[in-house]
Amino acid sequence: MRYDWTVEEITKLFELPFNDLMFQAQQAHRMYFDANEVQLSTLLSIKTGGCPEDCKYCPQSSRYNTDVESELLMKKDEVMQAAKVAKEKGATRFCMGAAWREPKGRAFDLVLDMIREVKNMDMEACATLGMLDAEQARKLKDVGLDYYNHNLDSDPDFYKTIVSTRTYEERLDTLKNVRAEGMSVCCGGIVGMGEAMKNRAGMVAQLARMHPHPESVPINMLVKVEGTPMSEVEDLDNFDFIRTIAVAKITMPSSHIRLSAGREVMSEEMQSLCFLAGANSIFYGEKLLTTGNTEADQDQALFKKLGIRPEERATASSRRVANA
Ligand code: SAM
Ligand code: DTB
Ligand code: SF4
Repeated sequence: MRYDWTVEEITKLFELPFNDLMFQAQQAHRMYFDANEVQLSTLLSIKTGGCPEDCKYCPQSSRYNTDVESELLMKKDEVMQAAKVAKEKGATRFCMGAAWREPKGRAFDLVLDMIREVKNMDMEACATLGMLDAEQARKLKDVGLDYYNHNLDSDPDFYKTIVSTRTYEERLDTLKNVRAEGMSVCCGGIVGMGEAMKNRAGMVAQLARMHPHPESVPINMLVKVEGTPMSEVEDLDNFDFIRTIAVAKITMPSSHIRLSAGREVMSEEMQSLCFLAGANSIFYGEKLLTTGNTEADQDQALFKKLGIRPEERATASSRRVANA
């Protein structure tokens, strides 16, 4: 496995003829995965809106006038009910998201309790709660959290233009704290924010230079939400999105690359090309955090057409092989 990818090398991958790029991505993918399996994660926003951060893409920032209202932390019973439904529909991982800069006080203890219960239901648990210090990471590990999601979202240069309330370094520090506790890392980004190809290459380089690579790499297509500063950004060409997935797969072949936000408006053919480029995970269920997602039965229908099977839950031993 390589951890020394340069932005120049990654840029060359982006510039390959499309068919060559797809062929390389498929070859890389098949070294580590069954190419006809896709992992299913279901998201739930356990604390919606009212976030003090100013991420220009996000409908949950309190700085922008969007339709998202600020809500209190959900009750544990409601969260467990949602986890149960997700499991019944076939998700193997349940991801709880909170619109926080960082977790604090009693609310954090309540979330720890929710994670404990999700683990009791025999599902993989993931959380995305903002920045973590070392002690918070340890507490999450202690209750059995499998994955922590914390995205880099772009390369360091472009990042400065989309978020002013925290630094790229702070993102990296949280990821270090998560790793230090031995939790799996879910870390990716957003494309279609008006960034240049060199920014996308820079983002993939940041991810692919992590050692080990993030086990899960969500690639989100920006969902343009009215009221956010990015609501009118020009559409990204679909092929540039597919290329980003392929390049992530070639540089991080043993990672699950997740075709994440933005699927609701993608055609079946577009999603199929993303799977061919090496995406083998999706957010599954009719809602992301605050915006819509493809309906589960539509996903099942597409899987049937493509001969794709939902991935069974990974065992500890299969994960070790993947990270060798
Ligand atoms: N507040 C925490 C944080 O920022 O890390 C966790 C929740 S935040 C909503 C998680 C991720 O959602 C962001 O890092 C970003 O990648 C993604 N996201 C937010 N708004 C989005 C949008 N409009 N389109 C695509 N992805 C988005
Ligand atoms: C990730 O990379 N994408 C998810 C999850 N991790 C937390 C969030 C997508 C959010 C899309 C906008 C919304 O629904 O609010
Ligand atoms: Fe808050 Fe996360 Fe949205 Fe940024 S992306 S405004 S930190 S919820």
